[in-house]
Amino acid sequence: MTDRAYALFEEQQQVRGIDLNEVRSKLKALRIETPSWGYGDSGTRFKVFPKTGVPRNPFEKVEDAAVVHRLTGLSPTVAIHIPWDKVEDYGKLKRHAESLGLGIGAVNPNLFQEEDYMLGSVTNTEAAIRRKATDHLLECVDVMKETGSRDISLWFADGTNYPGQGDIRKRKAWMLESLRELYQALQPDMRMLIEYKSFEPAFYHTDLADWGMAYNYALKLGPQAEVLVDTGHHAQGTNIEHIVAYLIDEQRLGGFHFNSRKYADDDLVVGTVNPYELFLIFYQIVLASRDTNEGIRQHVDNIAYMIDQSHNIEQKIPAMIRSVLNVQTQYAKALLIQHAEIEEAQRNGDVLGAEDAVRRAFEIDVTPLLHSIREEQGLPLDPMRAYRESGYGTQILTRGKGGAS
Ligand code: PSV
Ligand code: MN
Ligand code: MN
Repeated sequence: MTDRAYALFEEQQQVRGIDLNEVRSKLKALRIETPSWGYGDSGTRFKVFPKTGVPRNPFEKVEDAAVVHRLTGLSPTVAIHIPWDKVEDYGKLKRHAESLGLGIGAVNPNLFQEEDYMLGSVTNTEAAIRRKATDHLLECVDVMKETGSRDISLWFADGTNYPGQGDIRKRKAWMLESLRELYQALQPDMRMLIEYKSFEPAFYHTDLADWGMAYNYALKLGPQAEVLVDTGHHAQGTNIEHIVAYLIDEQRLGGFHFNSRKYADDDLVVGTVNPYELFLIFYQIVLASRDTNEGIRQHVDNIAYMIDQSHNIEQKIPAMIRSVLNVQTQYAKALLIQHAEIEEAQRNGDVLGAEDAVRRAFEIDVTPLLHSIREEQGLPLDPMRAYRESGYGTQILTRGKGGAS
């Protein structure tokens, strides 16, 4: 069935003038990092529902992440969060990951869970608290050295709830001061990815509220600082793919935190609420990967694709498998866009023709293509089903109920 379905698919794409060899090699190169915190228990402010079988420590989180990679071939690295994933010996964690065919990915500092940080971490009015926060960032660079991580992903909960609560410009200067110290501690092959978010937990102002602020800090810091786009961190209706195109053009798009949202930073499984948005993000990326400017092409090759989700009611491992598969599907569709058709429509001022050419790729069923690639890579054709049949979900029940966050 796979062969026949693929033969038909190939024929249809040949007619459209799509180079399937190139599409296949790009799809095989796709890497999506999963977050350690997506394997543990999490919840809303109303309730955390403890699940049986969740990892009890960072070593078990890595084991679960390895299962996702084994079944999908898409996720060879796992991001860690410090101190949630604090261990005595990070070299040991790295070796454990490697023994399972995995690497440790981005290191995420945590400057939002200590009481000291109620009124801000790196932007706190108290110098001692700012010092403590910056020291934690520096500690994370030490962790990166031990884990062999390239990226530090920075998200700050800093902000205020009421007008007058803080001096916005002083806080801006304190943020830069701390980021500068961190930047200077980076090794030449490391990057800092600056994440922004316009709301929550602070609701009047957030110190790093949008991509422009993140970009401005990155420019001030230097080439190793780039912007991280979390798809759940914008106001409703924001055109995320425009931000993506703009940052790529400035060569400052460091990476993504993918997730879906209906209302705010819902952190739901990516591609479940608005797959078209994800597809349009990849459209911009694919377009840039065809740019005549080599710098842009290289920049695109270094974008880090990461999942950032909280699985509150769903089973964690299948949720992660579904997430990376959804990203793969939308990327595959974007790779099938017929750019010559769009360019022609643009030249002719054919607005609807251009829209049609983009959307038609989204409407293509890429199942035969993905099956064929998985077959070639010795992966299960249906990773979700393979997970259900693997027995791993039952095996981990012996871990008991409720684990590390
Ligand atoms: C909080 O909004 C958040 O979801 C950010 O997106 C971070 O990347 C993540 O938590 C992990 O700290
Ligand atoms: Mn995020
Ligand atoms: Mn978030």
